[in-house]
Amino acid sequence: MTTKHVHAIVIGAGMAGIAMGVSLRKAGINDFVILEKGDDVGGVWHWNHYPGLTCDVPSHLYQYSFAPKPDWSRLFATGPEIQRYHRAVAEDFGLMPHVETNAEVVSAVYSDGGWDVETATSQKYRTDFLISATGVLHHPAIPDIDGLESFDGPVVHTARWDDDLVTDGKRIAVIGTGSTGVQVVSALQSGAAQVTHFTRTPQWILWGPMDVQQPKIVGSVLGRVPFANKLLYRGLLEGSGILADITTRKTWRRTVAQNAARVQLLRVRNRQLRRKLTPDYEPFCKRQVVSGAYYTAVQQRNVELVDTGIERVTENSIVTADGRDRKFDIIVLATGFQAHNYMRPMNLVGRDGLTIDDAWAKGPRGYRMTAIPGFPNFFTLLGPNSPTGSVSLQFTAELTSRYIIQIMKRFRRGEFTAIEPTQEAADEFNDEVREAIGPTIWNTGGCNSWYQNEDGTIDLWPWDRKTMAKMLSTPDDRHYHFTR
Ligand code: N01
Repeated sequence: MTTKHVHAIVIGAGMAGIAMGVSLRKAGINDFVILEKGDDVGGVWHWNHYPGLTCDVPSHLYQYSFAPKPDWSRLFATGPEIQRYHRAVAEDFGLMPHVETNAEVVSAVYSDGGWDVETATSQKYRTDFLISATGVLHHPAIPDIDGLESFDGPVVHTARWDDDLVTDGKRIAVIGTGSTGVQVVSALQSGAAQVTHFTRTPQWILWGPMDVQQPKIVGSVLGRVPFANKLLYRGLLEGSGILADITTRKTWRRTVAQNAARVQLLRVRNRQLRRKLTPDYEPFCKRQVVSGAYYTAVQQRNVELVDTGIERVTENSIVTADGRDRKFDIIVLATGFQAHNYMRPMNLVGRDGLTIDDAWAKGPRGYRMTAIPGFPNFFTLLGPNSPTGSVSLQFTAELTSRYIIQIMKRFRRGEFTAIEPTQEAADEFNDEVREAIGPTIWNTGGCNSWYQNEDGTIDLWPWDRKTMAKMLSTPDDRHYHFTR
């Protein structure tokens, strides 16, 4: 196969990859491809289609600033509607001719001012810039439970849901109590014969009006008055600052929000069940779960909450540590993701043979979420320390993509042939992160969560949106090595 030469490659056509593609097009850079492992754009919204999938961020905020959608059907949109939105944006902004689907990047090696990239189908590329938008919640975490592979019925991870799976009338085990487990239990309960929710660590659950429809009139007014639509988005963006405030600072606002989560538990009438559902850490320490339906679902007759550890799985049952054997037809793994893999297991090799595994031997680290020492002309969108727990991810992806575009424009003007952040700048950034993470609820709240790296450090953005905007407004030349 011949090698294709392009100016830029974006890896991943999810939310961040689409934002990058739109920024490239807006900058008049059309010599790029977006290589996508799946068979459609949309990222998590393409891969996830389990029953009950709803976004717990308000629809009018969970969208790109450059593509406001006035007519969301609900205040909190469902997964399929969000996926249709992403596809429509990719089409409307002319990205589809740039997207190559079923094109998993398996190798990217830097040499002589550019990257040699190869896909699983052996297609080779040579590019000046490599931009990784591979996402955080990408690789399903399959739990290591004795005998799981011996189960005769379907075992399905929520991020690889089988749409042909019949759940009505079945005895279903759901393992995992994060945002996904809570949504899937709430959705399956009404049709299933029995849902047994295995919970290792209970979660705090904030009530949210997840099912409320957006009146059609609202959509048509916002559609006809773009200014109002813009104002609503700006208002929600500003308002969402409360989340960064609650999570990063110990104030009365945090106390109020935490108590709101605690009060919700009173909706559970049975004391023993309430005790099982009560976490032993502070609200907002893990990624906060929002649901309007779970506490109702879990109190129904056909739902059992099991907080005794799973010992093993047999061909038709799950056996818990107390020796109880419960029979099931289906096992649902709502066990989350390997959140710190980022672009791995790709063979990513930077300058002087430095592999990403060596660079990240002590955990994923970078410079301001977007660049890594030793990896020239390589950038990440939603890379290490991205604000998955506090700031709009669309805002972050758009901001980062504009930052990268500034650098690419300078390259195109001939100011340099290669750019990479200095080790000192990256170290300084990581020291600042470590210090700022100290008082956050993710660090002080007494929980384990997917925010933590293996060494216990927290892979999040510890500041607010304005600090982020400042840090990514313009590249600071003192923080970069340039090859001229
Ligand atoms: O995954 P999780 P998720 N035996 O990692 C349990 C986003 N999201 O898919 O806490 C038994 O939160 C594990 O237990 P523990 C959102 O950012 C967004 O639910 O480790 N249990 C935990 O309960 C979210 O945070 C939306 O003790 C095992 C669960 O599995 C992120 O996705 C909707 C186990 C994993 O929870 C991930 O959520 C859905 C084992 N061996 C998701 N291994 C929106 O609405 C793991 N667990 C935007």
